[in-house]
Amino acid sequence: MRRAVCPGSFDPLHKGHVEVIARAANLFEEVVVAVSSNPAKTYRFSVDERIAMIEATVSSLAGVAVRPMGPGLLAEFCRQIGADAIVKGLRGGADLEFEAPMAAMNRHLTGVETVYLPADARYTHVSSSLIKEVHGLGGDVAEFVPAAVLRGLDGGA
Ligand code: COD
Repeated sequence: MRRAVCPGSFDPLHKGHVEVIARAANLFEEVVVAVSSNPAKTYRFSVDERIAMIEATVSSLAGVAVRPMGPGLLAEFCRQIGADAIVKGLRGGADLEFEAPMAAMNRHLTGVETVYLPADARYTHVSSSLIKEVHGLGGDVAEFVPAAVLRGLDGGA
């Protein structure tokens, strides 16, 4: 059974993330979306809210589960659940520069490999922080977030 982990803060999930999760589900038999919660960070949405929004969005994707990752090491989480690979999306060179040392460190720690998927061209400019800023200033982000996230941003369930 080939199992991959798609890790992130997902604060909140956007369609760039969803694209990567869906493509990972085509490549691996099982995909675990691992939702991080670092006590040193401030989040717009609680880990339970982020998990609920992701579950509502990916429920139709076969073989995809959503789990909290806790504050520990991603490499250790992967070892504990028997994951073969970490899958991440890359929006461009800056993402690669940021991600490459983490891939090397994660491989050093537990041997887990990192697989990069190029971001879909429709979403290369999309990030959770931009979604929050644009929405907070009254901009329309409906094209870039799933329905459950739009409801959450608007203050709904
Ligand atoms: N299109 C495609 N992919 C995208 C897009 C987009 N528009 N935006 C983001 N992504 C991808 C990126 O690959 C990113 O890695 C992933 O989605 C998640 O994005 P975010 O912003 O929700 O998540 P981050 O970057 O805050 O998550 C960071 C981790 C939680 C993965 C990282 O901090 C981590 O591994 N933490 C665990 C602690 C640890 O092990 N530290 C040591 C690392 S060596």
